[in-house]
Amino acid sequence: MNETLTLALSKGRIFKETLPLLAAAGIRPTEDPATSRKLILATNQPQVKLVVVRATDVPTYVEHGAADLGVAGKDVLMEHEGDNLYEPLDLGIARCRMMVAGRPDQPVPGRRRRIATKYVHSTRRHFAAKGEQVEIIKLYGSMELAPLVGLADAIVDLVDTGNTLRANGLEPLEHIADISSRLVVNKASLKIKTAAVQALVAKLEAAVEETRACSD
Ligand code: PRT
Ligand code: MG
Repeated sequence: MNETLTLALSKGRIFKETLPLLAAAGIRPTEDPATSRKLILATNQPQVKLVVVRATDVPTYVEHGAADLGVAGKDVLMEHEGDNLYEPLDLGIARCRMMVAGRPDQPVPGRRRRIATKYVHSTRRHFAAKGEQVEIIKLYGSMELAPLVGLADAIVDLVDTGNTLRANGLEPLEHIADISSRLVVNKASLKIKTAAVQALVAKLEAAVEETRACSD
């Protein structure tokens, strides 16, 4: 039986870093999403196609079964509500850390600290676990600006090299989570297309193992 499989992933670093894993699993897109305007990409395997969506939309496509599988950052999955997703595999790609960051020597204000972030749920959980009451200010980007203009006392954002923080006079203050991208699978797809889904998961798992062995 040749069941079709649709894999959702985002442009940019996730696409770039997923590509070698897909190649190791024998899947090659017939077009480059960096140059193509198409949002549905065919692959060398007629039964596998890729859909290119916003990083934060990947869990939604997979949860609703518009894609059978997807690749999403753990940061995105931690913010996503809903439980129609399996998360069978850590792909070990697009690694970074979720951190609280701020100005190095800013005095603690005599009120609740204001934390600017797009990661509202993760931020709430982090501070609740420490027993600190904070006021969360939801932003959609450029979080680093918020402490510089007095919108917030600190931010919660992803940090890789730390260059973005440094360039804005901020430094990492608290570690929240190590982040990498995960393979997610729609629960119904796993039930209905078990063989095809499991075969792809197994191939990707082998590719991840191989990459890990090479980098050790
Ligand atoms: O841009 P768009 O709104 O379409 O979506 P997106 O920003 O979510 O997509 P993209 O491709 O930027 O990120 C996709 C995923 O990559 C994220 O969900 C993370 O899981 C992962 N990832 C890994 C990162 C980083 N590293 C990263 N460094 N995502 C973002 N950053 C940003 C960070 O937010 C900060 O602005 O890079 C900056 C910090 O980098 P350094 O190296 O200066 O510390
Ligand atoms: Mg981005």
